[in-house]
Amino acid sequence: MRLLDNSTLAALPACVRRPHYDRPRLEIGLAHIGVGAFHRCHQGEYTDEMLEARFGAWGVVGINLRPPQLAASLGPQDNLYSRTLREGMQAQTRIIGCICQTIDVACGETAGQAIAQLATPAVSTVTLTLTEKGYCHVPATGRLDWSNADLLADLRAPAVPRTALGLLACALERRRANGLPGLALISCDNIPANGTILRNAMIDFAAAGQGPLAGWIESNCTFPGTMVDRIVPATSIEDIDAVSGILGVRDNAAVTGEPFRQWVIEDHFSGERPPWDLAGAEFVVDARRHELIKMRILNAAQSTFSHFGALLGHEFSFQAAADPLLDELVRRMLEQETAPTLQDWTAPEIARYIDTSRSRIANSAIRHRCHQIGTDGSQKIVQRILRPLQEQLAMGAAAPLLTFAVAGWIAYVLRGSHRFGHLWAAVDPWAGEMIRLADDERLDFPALAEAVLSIEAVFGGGFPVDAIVAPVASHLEALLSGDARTHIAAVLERCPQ
Ligand code: CS2
Repeated sequence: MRLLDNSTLAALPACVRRPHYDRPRLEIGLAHIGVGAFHRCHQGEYTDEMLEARFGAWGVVGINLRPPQLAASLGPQDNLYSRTLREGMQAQTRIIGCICQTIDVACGETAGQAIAQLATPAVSTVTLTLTEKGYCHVPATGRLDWSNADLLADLRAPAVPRTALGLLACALERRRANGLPGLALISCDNIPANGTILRNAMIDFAAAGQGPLAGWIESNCTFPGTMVDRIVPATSIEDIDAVSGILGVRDNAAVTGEPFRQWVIEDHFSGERPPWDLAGAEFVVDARRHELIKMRILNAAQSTFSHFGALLGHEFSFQAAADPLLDELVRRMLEQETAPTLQDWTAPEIARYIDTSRSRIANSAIRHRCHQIGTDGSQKIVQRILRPLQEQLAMGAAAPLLTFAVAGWIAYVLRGSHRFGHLWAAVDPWAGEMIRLADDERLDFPALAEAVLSIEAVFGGGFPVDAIVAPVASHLEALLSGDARTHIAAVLERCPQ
């Protein structure tokens, strides 16, 4: 089968929407670091629609520091790809054309190309999707993790950066030296106060390298916070085969997501602002309230469904959401315990948000693996579960279901240990340490709970660990040595409605 590219574009079936702008004339004005499925299905679509609404020099140079290799997917396709939105039996496919160039940073030469692009006067705005881990920060405190080997390597040998911070520091240093304006650097990841985390990380990293860069970044770059939202699972071979069937050409960079999307961006730009509002993005003064409701409701629901879903044998999060027991657990946790922590929203707004989130996750056309959502849980649960739990405890509330969700995450990771069945290997920077603790037979459940809850990077930052050790220990015992379903039902039965 031929590939999707410029030469096959014209022959695509009429039902497939193509870029409605003069793509050959598109010039680069944006850069994106981390061209994964989420970027292609979210910001990529917004940028494409913005170009259709008003054509301008807002083409994207896409840069990856780690797999997937763009040279293997977008490169041979003239950087074209399709995005398909699925709900029930409906599928709607369109071609996105806003990416003009892609670079895999793998050696001195490609690093040089990426740095040169980020340091051209035409580029004013850089978006980033690095995943939670990519900011090299300690989740509990939000500050840089100086034990991170990649970060240290970038400080020692900046020529072939391993981290986005290292890459950006090289590019920003070049802009400074050449007297160019700074950049608007926009984190599009689900970390709390993502603009502030990126800003602190960037400035701390630059300060460690000494010289005037840190001060220059502080006065010349902006870090708008954002809330990004669309459920986009990793693309599977079946997705690629299905969409290639619709297109009549092969698309190795295809992405599939849900119809819902939202993008709230703080209006804080150093240069010209890309008019993403023409495509439906919202510019606001402060994105914090949007970010909180999204992470504490939608993302917390996804994580809780996935951790407990995996424990109950569900493969996909939509299956967990269709399990009445788990739906009741998640709904009651959000309504009774998380909702009171969202003081910037009204009760009906929160109720609507919870309903919409539950039905989005239940969309059976979106095959999001529980293990995918469970990946890097240690980097996710802080903002999704621990902060609302901490706020509830500070208000004198018990929050037994949020506490149970913490135990659910720990049990999910510990199921990877030999002592608890070695059912899977959770992908998480803290999984090795947690499994080592679990396999230490001298630790009974209270000692194990205490040891896991002592991991400062996750449970530090003032979290009142003592308040949850005992319930977490008894949940772990019941989930890991008894029948998880029976225990979940018992917990719901016991908790006041
Ligand atoms: C998911 C998110 O994998 C995960 O952690 O919870 O990627 C989620 O699908 C998005 O934040 C939705 O906007």
